[in-house]
Amino acid sequence: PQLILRSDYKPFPWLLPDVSLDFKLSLEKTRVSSRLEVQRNPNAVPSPVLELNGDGITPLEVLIDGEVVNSWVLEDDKLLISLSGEAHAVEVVTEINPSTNSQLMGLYASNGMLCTQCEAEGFRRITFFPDRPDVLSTYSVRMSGDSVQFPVLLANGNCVASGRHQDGTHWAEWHDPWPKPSYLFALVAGDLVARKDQFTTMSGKNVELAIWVREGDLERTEHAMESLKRAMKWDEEAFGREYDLDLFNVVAVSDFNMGAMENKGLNIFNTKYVLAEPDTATDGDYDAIEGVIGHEYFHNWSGNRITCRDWFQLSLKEGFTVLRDQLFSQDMGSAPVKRIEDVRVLRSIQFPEDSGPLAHPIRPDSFREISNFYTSTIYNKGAEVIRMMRTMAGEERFRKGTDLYFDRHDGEAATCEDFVQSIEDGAGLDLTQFRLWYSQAGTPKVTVRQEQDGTTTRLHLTQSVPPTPGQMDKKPMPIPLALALFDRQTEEHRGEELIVLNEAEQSFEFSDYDAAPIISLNRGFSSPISIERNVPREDLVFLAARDDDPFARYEAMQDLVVSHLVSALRGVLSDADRADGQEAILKAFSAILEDSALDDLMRGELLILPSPAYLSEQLETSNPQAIHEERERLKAWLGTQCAGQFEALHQRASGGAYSRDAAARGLRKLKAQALIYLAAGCPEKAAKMAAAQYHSADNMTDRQSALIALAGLDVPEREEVLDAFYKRYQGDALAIDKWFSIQAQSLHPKAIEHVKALAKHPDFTLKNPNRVRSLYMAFAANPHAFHAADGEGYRMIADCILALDPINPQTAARFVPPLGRWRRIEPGRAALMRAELERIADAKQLSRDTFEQVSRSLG
Ligand code: HT7
Ligand code: ZN
Repeated sequence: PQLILRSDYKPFPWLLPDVSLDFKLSLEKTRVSSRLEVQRNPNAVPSPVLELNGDGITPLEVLIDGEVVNSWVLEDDKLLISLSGEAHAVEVVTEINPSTNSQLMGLYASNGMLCTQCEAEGFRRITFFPDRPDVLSTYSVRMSGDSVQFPVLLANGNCVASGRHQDGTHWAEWHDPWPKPSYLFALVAGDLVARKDQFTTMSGKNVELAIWVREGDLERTEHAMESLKRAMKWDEEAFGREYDLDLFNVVAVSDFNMGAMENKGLNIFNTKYVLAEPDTATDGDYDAIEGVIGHEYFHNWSGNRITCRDWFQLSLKEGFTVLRDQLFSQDMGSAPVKRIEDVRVLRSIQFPEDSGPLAHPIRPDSFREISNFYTSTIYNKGAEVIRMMRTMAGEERFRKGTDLYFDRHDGEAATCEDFVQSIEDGAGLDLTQFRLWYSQAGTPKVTVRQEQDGTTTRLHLTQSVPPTPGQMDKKPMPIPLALALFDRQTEEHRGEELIVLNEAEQSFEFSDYDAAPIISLNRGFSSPISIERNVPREDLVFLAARDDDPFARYEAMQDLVVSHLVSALRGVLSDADRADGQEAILKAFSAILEDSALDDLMRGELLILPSPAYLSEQLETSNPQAIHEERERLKAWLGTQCAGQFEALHQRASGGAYSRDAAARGLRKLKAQALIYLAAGCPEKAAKMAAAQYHSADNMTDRQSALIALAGLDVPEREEVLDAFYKRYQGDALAIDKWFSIQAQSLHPKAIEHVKALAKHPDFTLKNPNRVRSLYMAFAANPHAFHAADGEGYRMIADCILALDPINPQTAARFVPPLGRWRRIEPGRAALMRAELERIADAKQLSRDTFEQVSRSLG
């Protein structure tokens, strides 16, 4: 497959101001007639040929200005039409079979309905088109189909006409007045019902809101609707953005490759991010729904009104929109807890990506298959990079920058550079050197040495950005660091400061400290970096108990545990050191358990141990089994030492009536943490408590946390509760996904055998991405089972990739990165992982998606 380069960008030689599409809908054979009004683009190198992308389709008929013509050729899926004049009407007819579209890109059938997914390059599977984000057109869509099978017909924009034919079919015409690229096109036809509501915008316009689902799911849409209204209001207040159509439709589908899609006026969602009621959705699910509803809605400005010039600029819309959804969720709930959760995702997914064979800058320079670049780097690191600009500018000036960006580029297909320039101009920042964050991959490492010279404290900082594929030498980047210095006597600090490290080595001085202060650094995680410094254990214990920045408090707790576990894993921990380390952690834990000023959501957060993925990042190469065992050993030790406290905590947290307020959610989180530690330390007791919690629960959060604890134990309650869960939720796809993933991710010694059996379960199918992920993604994230020493876990994931690739290559390719980590794993396992990658590479007819990921992973 061809390597596409960012530097090769050229504007399309033709403009397509207006597009009309006509769909004769049917599950097996949908006929698509398109009419493209084309004009020469005065800002492009002229071409006598109109080059239209296609994928797996053939033209049945081509017309130019109403005449059937033969002046076209089909070359490698591209339709090349010779055009002589300045402007023409080009018509093309195609036919597609949505029911055999298992890739779920383009127009496909899901559960008897028809829906589309066009980002990034799915539109070309529907009709021939310049399927690139910088060709903006207004779309008029007509569709007709069976009125019983497809009573609801939706597309982007507003419905302008509809009617019935005598043969039992009906039709609708939709018009979207906003010019958009083809990837934002959407169509849905099916038997759906809607929760309807209204929103009045800040300028007093009324917007009709509808969330469309299968009958029977309607009751589960209340939270999504409330989240949508909150998101609309928040975007007006926080970013001055108002909605711009009379209608906003959301449709939930059960077969979907990702979370959701921001099609103009017609968002399409994975049911997982729409449907919720306490009986079926956890607190985490509720939060995720609010976040994803917000994310897709915010794209209306950051993505739709201003879109991307080319796919190398993906982070322009995704990084910015993730930041916007993070800030929204921070404002809707607990800001510190949300920040910690976001950093945890970054560290356990993006940091490993950035240090592995698939590392790429947030604005990549090349790709073979764009679907492979919907990564944590583009999304999460992209958000962190923009967050740093916000930190350096301050909220008010940052808002001036984003206002300028929205004003300057409204209606355009823009670049990351356009965004940075707008922030620079609007916020009054010099971002010359900062632009390196867009071009350099890798997580910067900052080392810190603290020196006390009389009453002067000096911080000597160094930074280095590690080499990544294709980028051996890196330049220093600006790294904003929020910090506070705690006076040892008063135990207070004199206010938070922001320093910017922008050289390879730099020192910062702070005066009037009689003794070396305790330094709280990178507060709020002001930069997405890793820090290496030697902080005495007592200082970390102090910060974990006393830091006024909740993130820094969490960080001190993590550092305390990470440094202990890493020393143990490096084999440099004497028995005495181990005992001291454990005691320090225990002291910090007890302080957290007993701090009455802490809210329970934050307490629950502080009790979460660093993830195995983050721990393995601290080591050059690691033995995942050893990491797992050391981490479990510490968990068990804490579980035994604090057994009484955890039992009391569980007791305090049990019994209240279900509510979604922060206090009740905090209690549920504590119950989950208490069971996790007790299951490690006192398994029999934990099993009884978990089974009792399961049977008395009135909500999914409690049922799930009980099941997670039990699934890892070899106790009689395990089978009993797993069966009870299955029977209770049989037929409820989202709940049964949980049942699969809890078992696949369990700490049970026989997890591999369980996964093998689950793959043969009648409810398992490779055709549904949620189900595949619930079994195999969960398994790939299971450190002890996936990394079984004999390579069986690797073999299972490789088999899954090979079986899935012909069905859904995009989803198959997403299973490659766990195997691609081989260079960071001890040699025995690394060889087994590599061998599985080679086995995949040797397969015939590998998709472009999987081929690219496997070859980069081996390269
Ligand atoms: N912008 C959307 C991306 C997306 C996608 C990409 C590739 C294949 C399938 C997909 N479904 C959705 C989602 C978002 O970031 O909002
Ligand atoms: Zn997005």
